[in-house]
Amino acid sequence: FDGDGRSVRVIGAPTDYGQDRRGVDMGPSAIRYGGLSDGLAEAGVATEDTGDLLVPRAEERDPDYRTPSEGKARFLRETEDVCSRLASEVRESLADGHTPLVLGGDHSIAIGTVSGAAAEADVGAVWFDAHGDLNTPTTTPSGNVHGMPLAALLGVREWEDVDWANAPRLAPENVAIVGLRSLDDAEREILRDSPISAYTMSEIDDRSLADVVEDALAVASDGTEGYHVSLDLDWLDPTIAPGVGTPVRGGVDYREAHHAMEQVAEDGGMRSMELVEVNPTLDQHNETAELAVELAASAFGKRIL
Ligand code: 6HN
Ligand code: MN
Ligand code: MN
Ligand code: MN
Repeated sequence: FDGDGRSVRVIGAPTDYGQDRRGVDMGPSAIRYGGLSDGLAEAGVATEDTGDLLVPRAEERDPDYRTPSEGKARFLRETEDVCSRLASEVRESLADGHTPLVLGGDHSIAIGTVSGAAAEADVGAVWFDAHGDLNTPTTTPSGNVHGMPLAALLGVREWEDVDWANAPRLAPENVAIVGLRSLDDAEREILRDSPISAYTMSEIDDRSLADVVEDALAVASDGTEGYHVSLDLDWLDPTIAPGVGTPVRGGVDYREAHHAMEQVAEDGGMRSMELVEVNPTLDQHNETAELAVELAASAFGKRIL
């Protein structure tokens, strides 16, 4: 397998606006130090790295933001600014024939990545995450935008009064969340009456991850021109990925995660990818960043034989 002649463009989005444990803004560096360019070379893809978007330091900004419905969304203005620049970069990469690989930063950057990926095509999304990321500024328990990107991209309720997030980028029928084990009540409610495909860890235990991922890829591909893969490192069990801000026990293990990414490579429908929530200040010897690299290499087609 030779990476299918793909050319990958790496874009760093070093934000930590979206949550309250500082340090996730160092994710792009940690992932590069973790061997990203070698990993992608082993996958057989050509790579160019455009460096990092400029992200103003959180200390210089006022986090308070209230939506018209009095919802809270910390650093929403800053997040909006980064995401709109990121969306342009992603859109341009695709137009130039490259597959964008975005390095976060916290998960709020998905709003930018997917907006760019969906700008000129109908796309689905596979969301590998312990969490649903389906809160809105009025349902959020934390005010943290990293818990809201999927709702923003789907145009869920209260996001409607935030202008920039108003246009839905994803159709719920083409969204699959894989690895769920932590949901807030409001997120559960959204999932209850939505056509989103939500696969919990419990279902993965029952059916195997391979089986669930096969369904998830079919959901994201159905009637679309391909899909975005959003990989939140807290998808994995914290014993193998300790460097994340919101770890939840009972996640996916090392071998099954690789196999899932190998299924993505084999399927061939991935149009864009992002690696988010790597926080080197919470990590041990950069192992979470290194794991992110290995998983990306598998998703882009690295094989043993
Ligand atoms: N992530 N549901 C919680 C919240 O604050 O909304 C946690 C979200 C975590 C989000 O890991 O990308
Ligand atoms: Mn080029
Ligand atoms: Mn998560
Ligand atoms: Mn997430």
